[in-house]
Amino acid sequence: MRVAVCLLGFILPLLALAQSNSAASAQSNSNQSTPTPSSGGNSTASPLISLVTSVTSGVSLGPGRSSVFFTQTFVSTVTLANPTPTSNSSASASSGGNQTSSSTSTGPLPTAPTNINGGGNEPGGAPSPGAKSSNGIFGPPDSFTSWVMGMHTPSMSLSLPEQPAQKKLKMTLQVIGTHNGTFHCDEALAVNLLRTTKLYAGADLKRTRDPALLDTCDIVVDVGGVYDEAKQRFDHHQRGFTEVFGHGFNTKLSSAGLVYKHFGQEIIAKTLGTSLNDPKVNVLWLKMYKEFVEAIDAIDNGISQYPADLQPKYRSRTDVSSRVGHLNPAWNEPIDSQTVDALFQKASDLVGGEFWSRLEYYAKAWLPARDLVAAALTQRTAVEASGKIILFQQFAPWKEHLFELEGELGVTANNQPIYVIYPDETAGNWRIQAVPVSPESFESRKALPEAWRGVRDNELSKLSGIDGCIFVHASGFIGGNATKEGAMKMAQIALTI
Ligand SMILES: *[C@@H]1O[C@H](CO)[C@@H](O)[C@H](O)[C@H]1NC(C)=O
Ligand SMILES: *[C@@H]1O[C@H](CO)[C@@H](O)[C@H](O)[C@H]1NC(C)=O
Ligand SMILES: *[C@@H]1O[C@H](CO)[C@@H](O)[C@H](O)[C@H]1NC(C)=O
Ligand SMILES: *[C@@H]1O[C@H](CO)[C@@H](O)[C@H](O)[C@H]1NC(C)=O
Ligand SMILES: *[C@@H]1O[C@H](CO)[C@@H](O)[C@H](O)[C@H]1NC(C)=O
Ligand SMILES: CC(=O)N[C@H]1CO[C@H](CO)[C@@H](O)[C@@H]1O
Repeated sequence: MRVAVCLLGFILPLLALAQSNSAASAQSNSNQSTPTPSSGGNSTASPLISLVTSVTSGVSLGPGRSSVFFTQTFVSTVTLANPTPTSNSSASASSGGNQTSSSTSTGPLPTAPTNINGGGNEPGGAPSPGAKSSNGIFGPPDSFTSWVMGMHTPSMSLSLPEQPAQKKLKMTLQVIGTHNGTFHCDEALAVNLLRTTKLYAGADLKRTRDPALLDTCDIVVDVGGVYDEAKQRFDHHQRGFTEVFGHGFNTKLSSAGLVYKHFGQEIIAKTLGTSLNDPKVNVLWLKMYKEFVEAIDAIDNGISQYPADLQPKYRSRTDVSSRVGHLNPAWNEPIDSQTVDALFQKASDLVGGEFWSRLEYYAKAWLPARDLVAAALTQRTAVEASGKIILFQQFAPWKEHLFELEGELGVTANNQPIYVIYPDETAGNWRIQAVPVSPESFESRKALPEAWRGVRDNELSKLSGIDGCIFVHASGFIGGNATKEGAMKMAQIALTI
């Protein structure tokens, strides 16, 4: 932006400073005086923001057009406060405050565009003293002074502090290596999980079997014949590899299990927004291995789920390992590395997406239910002295948790709960359910009395001597009453029959 002003009768004291006839100079000085904000050297510890504004003024004196020009440059520098200053030596702006400095230089004024004829004796240019033109624009009379002022668009620059060499290294992209060609569920999951770790967040991927290329990778999974955490090499194909997850899991690991074993707790803690030593991290780490990762390890290592001589009654080929396998190109489809790498990415997203959604379920639904069951189990004698009845004030999936928690808390056989009471929120009444002998079993520890089974409502109430009975299932594993008290009463009587 340029502003040109003509001031009549305005005499600048600076006129005596210099004289020049170069009003028509074609040179722009818009950036020649921009200072370097980080000119203090490499010791600047804080981000620095500089705002540079230059004001150029020019004065022409007629007749003869003696001119003088001067440029005033204002530099405002703001150093952002740095919480951990690493150096003192920034000479001017280390206090976290603001600072203004300015400098002055003289030089020729930029010429106005030639298509603006300000009059005067020379082509184009700002109005010069005594100028007259055919379209009626007049310059100031020769006996007066013209003052032209130009203000340059403020320029702003940001200089960041020099990063220490170590930090720079960390910011370079890490590279994960795995084999090319046909891909499998295990390395597809391994790569997805690694990319959520602190170390390999957003890492690049190199798919190759070339040992020289693999050597350049920061971490290698599912290829290379080495398992060595210190070297970040996670293959499971080599002779003598026998690593298992442990904690009661004895399936030979694949690259998925290996990566999960070493990075799983970090990944889960980060997802939960908690620390590594939060007990929930360990519970979910084991749970996700049991429910998701172990099958991928077993399938990749060719470990059958059933004894080999057992003939399945039907095929089930839609598990995640099968679906990942199905993403590979068919024999008559292109197998160039670009195509297959893109399909691998799709596979990695697929199995990763399922992993994360399952983890979210276990973290947000399964784990809170476990807390409810633990509370109800430990407080059961307050509900009923024998400890054989568990009361849930709200329904939660309890069966699997109950068996795990009984094991953890060392509940002995004669202290085991027999019946569970909980509200049936959709029906607006209460349920009594017999605890099965194992989570998947249809057999109960003690089913509801034989005489009550398959009987409903009033008839059941008469039979049991308890008002408000609704039903007892024909197999005796579940029954209902309109109220909590009614359900409790049913449980208490059933225990004595
Ligand atoms: C000044 O700016 C012009 C364009 O704005 C650019 O072409 C020129 O290279 C710059 N000169 C310097 C010294 O930065
Ligand atoms: C900083 O600059 C000084 C001299 O200007 C140089 O000796 C030193 O190596 C530089 N340090 C870094 C980290 O660039
Ligand atoms: C910073 O400056 C203070 C006072 O000038 C000095 O005591 C201190 O040692 C300096 N710190 C560093 C890291 O140079
Ligand atoms: C910095 O600027 C603020 C407001 O612009 C002013 O209040 C403050 O006194 C300035 N600090 C210094 C150190 O000049
Ligand atoms: C795998 O990559 C190597 C080079 O790293 C190449 O020679 C080979 O043909 C590739 N194999 C497949 C199946 O794409
Ligand atoms: C024993 C008992 O409290 N039974 C209840 C079952 O539900 C009906 C209907 O609310 C109640 O009237 C009974 O008291």
